[in-house]
Formats: sequence, structure tokens, C-alpha cells
Amino acid sequence: MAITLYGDSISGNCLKVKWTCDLLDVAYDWVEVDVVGGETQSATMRALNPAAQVPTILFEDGRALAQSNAIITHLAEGTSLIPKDAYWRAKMFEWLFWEQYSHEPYIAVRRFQMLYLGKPEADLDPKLLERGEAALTRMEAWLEAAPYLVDRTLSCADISLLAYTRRAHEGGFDLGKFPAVQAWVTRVDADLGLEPIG
Ligand SMILES: N[C@@H](CCC(=O)N[C@@H](CS)C(=O)NCC(=O)O)C(=O)O
Repeated sequence: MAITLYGDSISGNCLKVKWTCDLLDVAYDWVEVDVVGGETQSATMRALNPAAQVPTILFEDGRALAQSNAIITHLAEGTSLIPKDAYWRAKMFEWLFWEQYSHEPYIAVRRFQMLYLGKPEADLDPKLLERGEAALTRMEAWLEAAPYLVDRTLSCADISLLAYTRRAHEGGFDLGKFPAVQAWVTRVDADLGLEPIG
């Protein structure tokens, strides 16, 4: 399977897909799309993904697929990244849906506004910090008792949640308050062969 991966290398959503491909030895050509520069609005991108967002992948047969968590679960079909047991597979989806609704909209958005839009902390919506910390608190509670998010083994849920959690400090979150999350970041970074951020 050879795919074209349209992504912006500053985007955790896009990196989830890259990491999954790298781990599973899926061959891909990376096409850099500058989100801040508005390149997601190009005619090419709109034709591939009417939502005009990255990541989007294009298969050799011309079919396209968007949404980071849809892409990674598709690429991981039949591998150990997706539990065979029905309950644990559903638990993986629980984390993936939660990531998109209760984690990414606060942690990734606060990071984007601070790091890439250069907004001072005082101008940010206070809910971003409050709800981002609530998300990290939920992860901490789970990870105090388990090395991974699903069935004590690496799954798509860890890859997805890692993307913005490992860079949460860039959005003004203090991971020092969440030691189990920090240990999990170190563990999953190592599993994926990523350089620790430090
Ligand atoms: N829920 C989507 C979010 C995709 C998304 O927000 N992508 C951003 C980059 S991280 C983007 O393309 N933004 C450009 C835009 O929305 O115009 C996913 O998980 O893939």
C-alpha cells in the first residue's frame, strides 16, 4: 500500500498518522501543507477533503480519507494497535472520541493560539486551561493504574492522545502536575521511536 499523506508537520493530528505509518512500515509520500499559510484552502485540498483540513490521505486507487483517528484506525486494521476483544476495541474508540471532543479542542487549541498565533495568556479563553487540565486529570487517574490507555498494551488510543499531550507545555500546561501522564509520554515516545522532548 503506497499512500500520499497531506499534512503539516506542526500538527499533532498529522503526526499521529505519520507515526502510525512509521510504526507499521506503511510506505507514504508526505506532502507538506502549511495550515497557518492557508494552504488547506487550495483547490487540490478541497477536492480531496471538502472540510479542507489536514491530515488527509490519498490512496493509489484515488480514494481519499480524512480525520486523524479514522485514518490511524484504518491503517492499523488487523494489527496489534487495535484490540481484538470487542470491549477493549470499544474502549479504544471511547478514548479516540473523547480525544476529539474533550482533549484536542482545549490542549491543541491553546497551544496553537500561544505558539503559532502568539496570543498572550491573558487574552486566551480561560476555559481552554480549565478543560485542558480536566482532560489531563482524567488521563492521570487512568494511567496511575495502567501503563497504556487500553488493555495494558499500546493501541491507536495512545498514539492519538500522545500527539498533543507530549506538547501540552507549549500550550501553558504543566505536565509536572501529572506524573503518571509524564511517565506514559516517555513510554509511548519510546515505543514509537520518538526523540524525547525533554
Ligand atoms: N478532527 C480533525 C481535525 C483536523 C484539523 O483541525 N486540522 C487542522 C490542522 S491540525 C487544519 O487542517 N486546519 C485548517 C482549517 O481547519 O482550515 C482530525 O482529527 O483530523
